[in-house]
Amino acid sequence: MRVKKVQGNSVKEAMKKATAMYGDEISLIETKNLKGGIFNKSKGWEVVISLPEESEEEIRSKSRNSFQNRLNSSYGGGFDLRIGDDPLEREDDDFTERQIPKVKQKQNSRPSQVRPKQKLKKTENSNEIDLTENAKKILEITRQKKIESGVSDDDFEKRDNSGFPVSNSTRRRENTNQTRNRQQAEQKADNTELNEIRKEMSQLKDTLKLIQNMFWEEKHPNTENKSATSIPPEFSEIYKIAKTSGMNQEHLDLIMKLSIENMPHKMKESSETVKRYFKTILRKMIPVRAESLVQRPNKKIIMFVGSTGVGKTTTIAKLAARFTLEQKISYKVGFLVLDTYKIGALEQLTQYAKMMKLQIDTVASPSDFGAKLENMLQNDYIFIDTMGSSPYDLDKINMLKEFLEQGTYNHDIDIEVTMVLPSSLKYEDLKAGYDSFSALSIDTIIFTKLDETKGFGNIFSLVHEVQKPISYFSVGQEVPEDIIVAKSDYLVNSLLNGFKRNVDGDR
Ligand SMILES: Nc1nc2c(ncn2[C@@H]2O[C@H](COP(=O)(O)OP(=O)(O)OP(=O)(O)O)[C@@H](O)[C@H]2O)c(=O)[nH]1
Ligand SMILES: [Mg+2]
Repeated sequence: MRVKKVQGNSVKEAMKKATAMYGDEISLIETKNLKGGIFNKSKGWEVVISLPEESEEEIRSKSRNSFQNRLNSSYGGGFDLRIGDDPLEREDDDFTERQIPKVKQKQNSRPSQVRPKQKLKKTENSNEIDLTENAKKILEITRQKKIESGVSDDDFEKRDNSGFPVSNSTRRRENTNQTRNRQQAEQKADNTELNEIRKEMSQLKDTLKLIQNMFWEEKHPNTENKSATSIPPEFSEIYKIAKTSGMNQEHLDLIMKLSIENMPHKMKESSETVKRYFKTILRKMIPVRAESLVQRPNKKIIMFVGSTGVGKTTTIAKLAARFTLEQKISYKVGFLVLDTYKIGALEQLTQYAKMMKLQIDTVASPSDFGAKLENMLQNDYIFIDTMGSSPYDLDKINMLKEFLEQGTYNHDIDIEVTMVLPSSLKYEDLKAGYDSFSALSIDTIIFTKLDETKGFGNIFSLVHEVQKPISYFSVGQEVPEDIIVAKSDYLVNSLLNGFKRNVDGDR
């Protein structure tokens, strides 16, 4: 394989030059951006191409031989053309008419180089062969053929490697091959150029993001921590997303620091890889609890606590449907309602119990709680609905505590406490709510109203701070479908890419 280098202002231009210099059958091997100078600006492109298998000398020789063979077959052989008949040296395509007189001229001036090897057929009137005359005849015949076959001048003047016109079918085949080769080479060149452009665009995008985010920082002068301005451009997009997600600033700074310090160098190259790494870190920082179904004859008792209107009763109804209707085993679920203070509170759950044919009971005082629970132990799951209370209403929270203490009186089944929190609250409010209810020894958290939320950084920060696992996400008002088992991936995706209710496999 012969390899050549050709330069131009663009890859396309260099390829055009190369095609002009070496023909259509060249193949592109590689392209190189010729950079240099103070700003390392591009000074053009260099293409490395391979020539067809035949060397230049072979092409020349083939050309000579073919020309010679034709002469020999036409005139009985005996010609040896060696000088001045090289088609690669000619300026234009008009080979037939220019070469033949040239042969004669050379024959005259340098007889040793163009010499008859054997006796030539003689013309009727002359002992010497008149090449000029014969060439004219050949030309005449070919012109005649051209007229007969209706081939255009341009078409007709095309020559094979030896410089002679080629047949229509051969020409078409060659044309197709050449066109294909040229298209492939151009395609390859275009792809390489496109990839380079894409890479540069991506770098530009990152820089642009940095500039945008710097403006964004300017608009938020209250930001105490100025670490954002010192972050590399590739991190600026992720920083902005995380910050606007409602994530606690301390958490954000810590994650950014960890990411910048520990991220493998290769991954820092683009905002996409930074985002992937950041996602992995976030995922690892979110504690979730996988759903484990109860193994009969074991039981599970769960008390749902939280502020007024956060979605406790609705979530209980959704979970009851999940365990009774959606599992391989149809579990038995019972409701025990502590929520007797609010008018109509019992009605809401009674409706669901009727629909699903579930046991339901109420309890008003902590002293009755143990006995009521014992009465429900034929169920696999017992869900305890509680009255909603303000996080600042400590009396109500203390009352719940009393219930819990009395609840285990006659059996040894633990009562799991699940705190229901709406994801629409900002981090500080979530934290305050959690702190108030933490006297109840919370085991897991269910976040509701994800469908009404934009940021999700608040959820991340809370669970990261309190280190309690999330068990479910409630993603709408519909019972039973709007509940999904908590997965860290789901939360991270919502945080970075926005909320999507339907994620396959999460239910
Ligand atoms: N958009 C949306 N609304 C929800 C979601 N979960 C519950 N809700 C709605 O929130 C409102 C309150 O829900 P409840 O289940 O009654 O809340 P609660 O915590 O039991 O309220 P109290 O018993 O008064 O403390 C209802 O209108 C529900 O339909 C959710 O995930 N998304
Ligand atoms: Mg309720």
